[in-house]
Amino acid sequence: MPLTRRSLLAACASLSLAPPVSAAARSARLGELAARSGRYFGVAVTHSDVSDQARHIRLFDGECSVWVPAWQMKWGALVQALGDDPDYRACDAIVASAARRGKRLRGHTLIWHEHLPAGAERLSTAADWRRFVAPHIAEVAGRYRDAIFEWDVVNEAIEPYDGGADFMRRTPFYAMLGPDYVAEAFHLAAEAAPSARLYLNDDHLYYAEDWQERRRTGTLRLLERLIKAGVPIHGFGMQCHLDTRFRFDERIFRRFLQRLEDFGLTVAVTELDVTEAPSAHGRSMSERRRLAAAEVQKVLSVALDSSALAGVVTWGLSDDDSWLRRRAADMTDNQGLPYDDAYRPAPMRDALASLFASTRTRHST
Ligand code: 9MR
Repeated sequence: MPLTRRSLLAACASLSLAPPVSAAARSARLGELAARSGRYFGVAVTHSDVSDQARHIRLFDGECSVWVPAWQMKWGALVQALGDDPDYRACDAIVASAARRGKRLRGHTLIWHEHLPAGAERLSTAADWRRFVAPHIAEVAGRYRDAIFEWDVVNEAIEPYDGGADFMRRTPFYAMLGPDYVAEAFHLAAEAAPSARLYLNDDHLYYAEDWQERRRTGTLRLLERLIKAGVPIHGFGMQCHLDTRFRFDERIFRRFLQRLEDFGLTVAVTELDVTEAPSAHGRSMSERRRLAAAEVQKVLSVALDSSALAGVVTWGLSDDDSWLRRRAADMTDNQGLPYDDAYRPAPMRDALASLFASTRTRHST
């Protein structure tokens, strides 16, 4: 059998090897490599990551074309308790740093059931929506209308195990308006930020497990309803918190991506990282890092085949700062990001470089 790019990549993935990376790709910046196929490479940042004095500002600046505030734009980060005035200082600092360095910003996120202002978990009526939620969306999207090119308008709306026939997560937002809260949020965002591209964002949609199949079904149903109703939605964000414990079936993931493409949506990988520590089983650190890179390779090589894919964002740069480390007692040395604890490139960075350098499909908007 002749050695094609696809057969080489498939062989690497099946042997859990990171793919080969050329010296040219290794020395180029990820943002520049991604741009070759019309995509962006971004990273989640905090205001302290991107201040002029930040220790690793050159890396955050050099590698990325896009930044995403990891938590500063969430409702509960802006407003401590319902009724308080919002505090925009941290967000404004990120926006100003991005402008100085020519970074584009993804906004994350206008509506999420976590990280809420104290008291918001009790909101439950349409009047509550009009009094608290609608002004929040209009104000934040409006304030940053010229700074944010893409918004995750609604985050994590799907939860089949909440028991609803619509597979939607039961949240205060759902209590206030029922399933229509999603459409309402998009209309409000479109009005306040007319040139931003508006995304629905969610996770656990890539693996073959049944529970993920139910999430794919719920997601596609919701998207279909929104699109049929003429809601201004442009994209779907796949978080891609990958996990080496789950089974990947390329055909299932390809079919899902095709459905998104058929809806006419842009797709982005919005929160990439890998959970590997719980299945590390005494392996060496370098082998663990290679396995994490191979997981990224496996899933992203399929995603990058889709011309709908606009970009890839990793949820942090270095393992040292990863939320995964704080997730569970067996996660404290997880190896799931492109840079290791000392901000040295890990095999996952090579995997991303090689994927961006070798992709054959272009994204065009
Ligand atoms: O990584 C984020 C962490 O720093 C915040 O404390 C937390 C709460 O705001 O949110 C984390 O990011 C989440 C993202 O917003 C949505 N998908 C899951 C991410 C990890 O929890």
